[in-house]
Amino acid sequence: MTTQRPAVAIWDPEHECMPASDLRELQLERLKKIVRKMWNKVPYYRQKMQVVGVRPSDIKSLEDIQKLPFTTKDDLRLCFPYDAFAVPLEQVVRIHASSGTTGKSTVVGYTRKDLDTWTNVVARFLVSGGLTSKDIVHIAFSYGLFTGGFGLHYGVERVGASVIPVSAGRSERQISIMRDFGSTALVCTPSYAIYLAEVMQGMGVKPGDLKLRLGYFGAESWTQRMRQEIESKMGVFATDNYGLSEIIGPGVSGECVYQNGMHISEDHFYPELIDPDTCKPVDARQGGELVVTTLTKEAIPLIRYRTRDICKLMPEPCPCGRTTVRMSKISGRSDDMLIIRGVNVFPSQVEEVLLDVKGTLPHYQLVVQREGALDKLEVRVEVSEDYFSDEMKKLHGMEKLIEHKLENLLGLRAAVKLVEPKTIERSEGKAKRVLDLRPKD
Ligand code: DLL
Repeated sequence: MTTQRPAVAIWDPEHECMPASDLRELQLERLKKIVRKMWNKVPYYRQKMQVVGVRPSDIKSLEDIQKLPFTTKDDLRLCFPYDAFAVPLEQVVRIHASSGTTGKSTVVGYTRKDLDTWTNVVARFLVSGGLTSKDIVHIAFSYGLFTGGFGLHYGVERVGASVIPVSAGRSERQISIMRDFGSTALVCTPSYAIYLAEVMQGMGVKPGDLKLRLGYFGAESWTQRMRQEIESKMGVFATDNYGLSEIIGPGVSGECVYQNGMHISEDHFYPELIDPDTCKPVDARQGGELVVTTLTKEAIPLIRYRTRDICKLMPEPCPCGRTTVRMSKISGRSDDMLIIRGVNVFPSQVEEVLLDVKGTLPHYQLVVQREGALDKLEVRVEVSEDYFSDEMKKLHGMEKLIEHKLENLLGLRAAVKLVEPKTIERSEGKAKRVLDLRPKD
C-alpha cells in the first residue's frame, strides 16, 4: 500500500520559520535569563558553576554557553526527587519520571506554563507530520509516569483533532478500536506499530479496512526499513519524533512531511553536539552526542543536558519552509542504555538484581534480538560451580526468581538463561555487557 505525502502545514510560523538572526537573538536573551534563574534558584547547579568559576554575567553570547558545566542523569539522580526544581512545589502541577526505572529514576516536574509549552511543541510536530483538526488519533503509548501518553494527548487536543486515549497493550482490541472508531492517525513506538501490523494480519484485517493515514512514532530508534514496513503494512505516512523526559518529553523535535530529519523547537531547546569522550564541540554534520539546554522551562530548567543520544545536525534549509535546525535519526548512545520496547534499561539495573541472588557470579550479559516485530531481552547469567552442579529443578527456580525480580525492577519481561561458569566472554577492557543483535538498517 502506498502512502501519500500530506500537504505542508505549520502550527506556529512565527517561531518555526523565524529568520536565523532573530532566533539567535531570542535564544541568547532566554539563555541569559535561564542561567540567572539557575544561579538564584538551584543551589546544586550554582555550585557546579562556582566550581568552574563562571557567573551569569559571563554569558554574553551564545558561544559563551560552552563556559557552563554540563548536567547529567547522575546529577539529576543526586537531586532526587526535587532538588533540581527551580520553583516551589506548589507551582508544580504535574510530575513524570523517566521510563522503565524504579527507585532513583529521574523525576521531572511541570508548572502550568511548562505544560502549555509542552502542548505547543507537540502540536508543532503533529501538524508538521500532517495532522489536522479532522483527524482521529489513536494513542497507544502508555499513560503514566512515561511522558509519551500524556504528552501526545494534550498536543492532539490542542490541534483540535479527536484523541482516543487507548494506552498500551491488548493488541487485538487496539485493532478493533482503530477499525470501529475510524482512527486516522496512530501514535506509539515504531516496534509496537510493527507488532500491531502483524496482529492485524493475524486477524485478517487489511490496511484498506482501516482509515489510518498518519503514524507518529518515537521514544526509540528505528530504521528507514522499519519506516517502509510500517507504511506499507499499515497504510500510514510515518514520521519520527524525539524527546526525553528530562528535557520535556516528546516534542523536542519531529519530522515534517519531507521525512528527512527532525526539526528542533529551537526557541525552547538549544542544541549542541559534543564528542562524548572529550566533551569538546564537534562539527554538526559529522555527528556527536546531543546536548540540550532548555530555554524556557520553569520547573526544571536544564543547562547543557547530556542526552547521550548520538546524531547529526542538519542546518541547511528544508523545503517545508521551517528555519529550525533538523537532527538526524539517533544512530546510537554514548552510554550503555538500551531501549527495549520503549523501556529504558541499564545493565547496572540487571547487576543490582543479581547482587541479591546467591550463586550468581558477577558475569552476565544482556542479549537483545528482534523476533518478528518484537525486541526480546535475554539475560545470560553465569552461576558458580557449586550451584551449577545442582539439580535442574533448583536452577530452573533460580531462573524464575531472577526473571521475576527483573520484571519488577524494569517493568519488562526478560528471559533468564543460566550458563556454566566461565562461558561468558571475558574482556580486557570494559566488560561487554550488551550484545545488541537487532538489525541496524
Ligand atoms: O521516550 C519521550 C518520548 C515519548 C519521545 C514519546 C517520543 C515519543 P524517555 O523515556 O525519557 O522519554 O526516553 C528518552 O529515548 O534519550 C532516546 O535515547 C530515546 N528516544 C526518544 N525518542 C527517540 C527517537 C521518551 N525518535 C530516550 N529515536 C532518549 C530514537 C529516541 N531514540
